[in-house]
Amino acid sequence: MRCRVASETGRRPLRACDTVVGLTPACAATSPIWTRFMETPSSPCISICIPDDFIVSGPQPRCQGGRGCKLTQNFCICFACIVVPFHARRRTLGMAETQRQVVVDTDTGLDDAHSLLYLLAQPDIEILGLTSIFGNTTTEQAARNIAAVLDVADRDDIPVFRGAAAPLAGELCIDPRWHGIDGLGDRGLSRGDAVLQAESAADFLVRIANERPGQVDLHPLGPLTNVALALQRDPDLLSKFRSVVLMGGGGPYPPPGGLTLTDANSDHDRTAAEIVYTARNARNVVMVGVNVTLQALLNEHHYERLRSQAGRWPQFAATILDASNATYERVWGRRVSAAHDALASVILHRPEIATGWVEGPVTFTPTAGSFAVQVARTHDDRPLSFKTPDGPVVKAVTSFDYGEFVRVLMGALLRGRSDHTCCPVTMDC
Ligand SMILES: [Ca+2]
Repeated sequence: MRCRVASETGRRPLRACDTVVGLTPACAATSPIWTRFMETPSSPCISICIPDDFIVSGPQPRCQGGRGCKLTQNFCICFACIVVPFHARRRTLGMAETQRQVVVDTDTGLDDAHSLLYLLAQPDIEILGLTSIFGNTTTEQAARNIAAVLDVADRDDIPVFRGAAAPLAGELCIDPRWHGIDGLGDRGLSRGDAVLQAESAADFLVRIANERPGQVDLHPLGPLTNVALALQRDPDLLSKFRSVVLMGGGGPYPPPGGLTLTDANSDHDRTAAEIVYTARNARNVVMVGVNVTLQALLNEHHYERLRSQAGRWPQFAATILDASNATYERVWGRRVSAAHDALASVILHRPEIATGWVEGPVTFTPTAGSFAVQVARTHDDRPLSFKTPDGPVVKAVTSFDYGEFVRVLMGALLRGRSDHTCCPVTMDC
């Protein structure tokens, strides 16, 4: 059984994207009784089942009558449509769910391209600027790839800023086996040029954070060189962003016998990673690491869905996924793709899909020629048995609602920007 949202009065059909929606497949299992309430007396009565990890704000709920009503914990459970004066919202990594102003720092490769399409599809997200960085490809090529995605979305008006061309320490190392020579799978999707602002990426990050303190979400999807350079100019930079949701790191320490995971974004510039993860913050930094992004898999079914949808937007998204699936087939032997950056972007936009996280300072460990960046807690949120550093804490996502993630991501990739960016609950996405 899957939780469903339905109109009780039939006055208007509820869309899957309505803000009250935060349902998970596990929801029905945890709350088999549907809670029925009105948000306001004038709104249609809706049905929703409330998972255990929802929190309740507002006045204490009161049962106001109706068949079979009883107060249990914080919820008024009824079998009739009544008014209940409370608001339920899910624990959302401490982030508010409102209109977002976002700055994206990206080494635009294949998964970055899907991320950007997702963000560009959202009517409640305003992208203030995009900063380019090396990683999946060179910084120059990343800027051209950003321009290609903006062209698909017809959003050439969004300013693009040139980022650092090399790491703070060590050599620039780009492996074209993952994203191709051009970063977009060598499928002819990139552009030959990009219009860049005169201001550098780091200067832009400092300026926007100080012009709009507490208002902007910073969303790094590549190596952290630009952010580290900006931190050298303003050590309180991270605290001035509303949130910093970044793709990178390896999450918390794994269970005994589990693999220590490393990520390419930290590896590309280890010095920058250490600067950013240890910088002062306002408990507003969220690590979406490879511990979860490796579970955010798209496959040939998703490719076929995109390919069968007419339009430049879904066809661009399909070609991106086809190129990515081909890469993973060479490496993993399966035509799937880890949507690393897209998971981070969906969590930025819809933080309620993150169903678990731990919080602690970050450790840095050289391991097998790579570099492990981990939050100093165990996977089940316990302290480690050895001394760990003091310092700013970072939230590391440990689990997410895969079904909801795929539904909203595919909705955006299929439809582009519209009022209906989610796949309907009933659609097989
Ligand atoms: Ca990336």
